[in-house]
Amino acid sequence: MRNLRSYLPVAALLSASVVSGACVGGKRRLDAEEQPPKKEDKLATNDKLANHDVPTLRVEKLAPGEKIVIDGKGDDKAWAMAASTGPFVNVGTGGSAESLPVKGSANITWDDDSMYVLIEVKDPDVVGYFTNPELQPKDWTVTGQPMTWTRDTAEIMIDPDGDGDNKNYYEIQINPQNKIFHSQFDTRNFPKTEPLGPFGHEDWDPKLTSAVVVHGTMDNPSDRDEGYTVEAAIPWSAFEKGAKNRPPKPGDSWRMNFYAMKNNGGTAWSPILGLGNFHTARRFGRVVWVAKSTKD
Ligand SMILES: [Ca+2]
Ligand SMILES: [Ca+2]
Ligand SMILES: [Ca+2]
Repeated sequence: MRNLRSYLPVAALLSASVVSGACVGGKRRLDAEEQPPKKEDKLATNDKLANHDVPTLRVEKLAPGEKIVIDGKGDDKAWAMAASTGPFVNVGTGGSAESLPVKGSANITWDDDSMYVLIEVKDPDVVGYFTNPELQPKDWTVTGQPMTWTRDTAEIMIDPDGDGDNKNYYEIQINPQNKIFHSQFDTRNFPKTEPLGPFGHEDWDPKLTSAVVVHGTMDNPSDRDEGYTVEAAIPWSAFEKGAKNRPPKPGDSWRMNFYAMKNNGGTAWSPILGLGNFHTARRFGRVVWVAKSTKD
């Protein structure tokens, strides 16, 4: 548990701002030799840094008639063919997550009804924790959702119009108990009321279907767990704000990120690199929805 401090968002911000700050500083020095940069130029430079080198995933549509059973098991034939993020990385540095307490990877595919997400979380001590708001008044929001990010959870962030500007984006967390936190934000982390929420528009309900299988023993730290598998179908109808096409048209690009979290820290598909917290949409990866390949 104490090791988590090394990759909590604040620590990530500090360590990674060194990386990005060096680049920005270098650019500034170059500018200064030519002419003093205008404020807008600095912003443009930061934007360029923020949006460059985010990962891109081409996500193939399911074959006609192909189905995914939402049972928390990734043994559906379709998953073997689905696009994969590969191993999640250190949120702050973009480097390997090998030494961190939670790791993960995600597969994704889609059809005309939904996007499908499979997140495999590796976690040697799987924590469920949430019982009910009466017993845990500080751990549930005012609208009755569990604050899953404070314990173990998988997280999906979605900015459907693809520009990564944090306008009208969505957050979904599914924990090892298959308890869900879902919300929609107008701009980054807004609206938000501390300390018990609501965090964003918690009344947004994606009407998703999900299942989770725990590989190990939940809420029992005396042994060593493998982790848990989250499988979800999120209908396109959920994304009323922001999406240009529902379902997307082949070639449409959305911005998304996937996280494996523990105690409000974690690992990610696309690293944030100190440019804010897990909500920073300009650091989300690009998901391009494409038609089923005919190359099989
Ligand atoms: Ca399944
Ligand atoms: Ca947007
Ligand atoms: Ca255990």
